[in-house]
Amino acid sequence: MGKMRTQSVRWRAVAVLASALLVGSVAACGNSDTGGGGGSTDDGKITMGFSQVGAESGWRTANTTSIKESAAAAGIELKFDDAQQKQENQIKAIRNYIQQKVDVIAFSPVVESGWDTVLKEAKDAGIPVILTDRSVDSADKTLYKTFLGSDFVKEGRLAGEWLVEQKKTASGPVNIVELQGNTGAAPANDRKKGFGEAIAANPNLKIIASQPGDFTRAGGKQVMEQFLKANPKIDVLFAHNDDMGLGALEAITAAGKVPGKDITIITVDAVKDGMQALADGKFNFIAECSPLLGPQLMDLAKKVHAGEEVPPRIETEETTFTQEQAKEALPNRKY
Ligand code: GYE
Repeated sequence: MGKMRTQSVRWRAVAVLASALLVGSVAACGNSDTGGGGGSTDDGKITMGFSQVGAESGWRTANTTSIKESAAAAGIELKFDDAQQKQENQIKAIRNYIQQKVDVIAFSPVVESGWDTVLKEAKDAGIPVILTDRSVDSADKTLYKTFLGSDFVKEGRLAGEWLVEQKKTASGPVNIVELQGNTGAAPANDRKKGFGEAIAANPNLKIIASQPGDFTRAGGKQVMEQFLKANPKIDVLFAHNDDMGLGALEAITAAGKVPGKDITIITVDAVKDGMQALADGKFNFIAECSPLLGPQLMDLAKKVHAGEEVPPRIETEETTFTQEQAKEALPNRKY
């Protein structure tokens, strides 16, 4: 803690110096999302460079909308880049933001590892970094100011605990297949872990196949087709997000099985299409993961820009939904 404070004071000093240098420099400021232009403009506006994972899911689309709308509402100039699920694109975008001398960099890391070098570059340039949605596995916690996002292990655990309760009277084996998120992503690693730990409570519950479906509908459909071909008896599907579950529905129906009845389906996210499938009885349970991180992110950006201390970890509040709860919640669901 003491070390972090010292570090933060040093960062603040660098940031003050950096903004002093920037004041008076006429920064050409593009209006386009990714456009060129300087960081701190002479209108005093905070500039944020944001590197998004991609547009792979309904969750991601809602997250991007939340970030764009919240930046506009907070008077923060946003430079936005979509990395199309590629780490190299994110590193390129972050380097661009460093060059453009933005005031704050925020990003959602597509995978957990391999960020130390670029994060060090941002730190050396005196630009604070905020992690949103997904975290990194860097040992050096001074490379970023805070991590705002969900507890993915908990989401997996809640999904697993629900299944344990449902199957507590099962006498024979319960065969589970798992659709993972993109390889190396924090939500894929953590949801797998939480779910696995929870179902260990009942030795009848067995994961018989587990493959990445990259968080997309197409990926979920394709991998579920393979699962169905290879395994005559599948009792449960655990998909790491709604979109893969929705893609899997097509494969299950095409195989002549009834989703939600022949195969129990558990997902994570609770975006509108997922909630609809749950209310319609095609899904059985969803652990919520909120994409509405924009307002908190902008608030944090203002604080770190002002040199204020922020907590190193800010967790999103979430719940779970059964079919009945989805029916109730659906009319008011915004995304
Ligand atoms: O669950 C999934 C998205 O990182 C929490 O990424 C996010 C996950 C979300 O593609 O739908």
